[in-house]
Amino acid sequence: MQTSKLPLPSIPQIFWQNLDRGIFCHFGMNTFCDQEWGEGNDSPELFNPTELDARQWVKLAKKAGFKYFILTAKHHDGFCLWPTKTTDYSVKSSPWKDGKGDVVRECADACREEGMHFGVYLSPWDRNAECYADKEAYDDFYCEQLTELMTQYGPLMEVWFDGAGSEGRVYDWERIIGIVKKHHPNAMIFNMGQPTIRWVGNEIGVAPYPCWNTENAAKISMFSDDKVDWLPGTPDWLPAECDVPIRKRHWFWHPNDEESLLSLEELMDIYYQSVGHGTNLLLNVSPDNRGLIPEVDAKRLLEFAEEIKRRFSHPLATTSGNGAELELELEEETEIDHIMLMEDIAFGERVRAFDVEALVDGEWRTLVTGTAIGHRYIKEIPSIKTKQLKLKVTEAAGPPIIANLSCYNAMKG
Ligand code: FUL
Repeated sequence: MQTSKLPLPSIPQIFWQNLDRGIFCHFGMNTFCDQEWGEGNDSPELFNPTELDARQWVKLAKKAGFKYFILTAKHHDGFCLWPTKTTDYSVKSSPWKDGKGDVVRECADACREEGMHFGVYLSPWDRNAECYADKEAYDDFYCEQLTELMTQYGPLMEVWFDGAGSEGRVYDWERIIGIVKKHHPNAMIFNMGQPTIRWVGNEIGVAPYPCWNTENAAKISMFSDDKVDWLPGTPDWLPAECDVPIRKRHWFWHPNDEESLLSLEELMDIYYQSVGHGTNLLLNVSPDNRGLIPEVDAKRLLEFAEEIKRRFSHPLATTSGNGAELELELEEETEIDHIMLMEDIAFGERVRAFDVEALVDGEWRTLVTGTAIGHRYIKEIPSIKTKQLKLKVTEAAGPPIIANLSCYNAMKG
């Protein structure tokens, strides 16, 4: 392929990809009903968090090194976490703060104060809205909800459109995307209409390897066998996001559910297979019925952050450069057990095949053979002692531009 024909990311896409990790926050009526998919008929009286503190959520996310935060403003049950004008099925009809509260506002404000990028999830599927059966009426209703969210809560980094429950349903995506673009031209649009980022195809936080950044590499939705039907104008560069809950298969909080909390080891596995495969990780942490992220989840999240830092904040050596070969010198013969690579994706995903070799006992030995590098590639290798490494790009769609070649002794102590 000629370099001139390579798909390239937009500047907002590069910015988003550099964030690497976001927190997903599922909170709503389900939190109070011990369920994942409410049918839209649970009484607003049930929504009554006694200690809701969005600052606790966002501060925790920040402390754990996550760079963006996405809140479920409305899940499939249709209950709105902001006092929308479109329906009474919202916080306005709940006892929380005598119906005067606004969870979206509290979360948006906390994000702004903490320097965290904010995003919203607005489920297209709505099991409460009476007008849902009437396509045109619901499109109007949904667009009005979206406009409220787009205009009242400051800058947004991402808008999450969830396909679940909407199989076979056609929404007015032209209009919906138009609203997002009008108010937040730089926001990432998740997986529907005219997306700028795509779903990775599962909810276990695993990207395949290679996970190319281009649209033609996008996987079909796991809820249907059909090919995803995006609007013309969907960019050719379409990086993936891996969404996964910190409690196995549970997006919302449930009582007595601590056993489903992922272990640190499982989280690290997810990290290698999401961020380490060049995608963004969107890890869900859910506040409980007090409106606080439970201590056990908070503790696990911080352990996860610490472990990432412990393994990857001190490269033994690091370099960057252009061309098919790049050498990396260590100060002295040292044990290494991880390689990290990054392409400068502003110039596209040029590398199509590569080896990393190390000088071991006077001979060059291949440590890793790979295909994609893309935004980021992290690989654990059997520990070896070396003083010199070499990246050899064996196939490329243009002169390689390597932003980072680093090695680590991440498993030590
Ligand atoms: C799915 C939904 O059905 C789940 O409840 C959750 O919101 C997840 C992120 O997406 O499609």
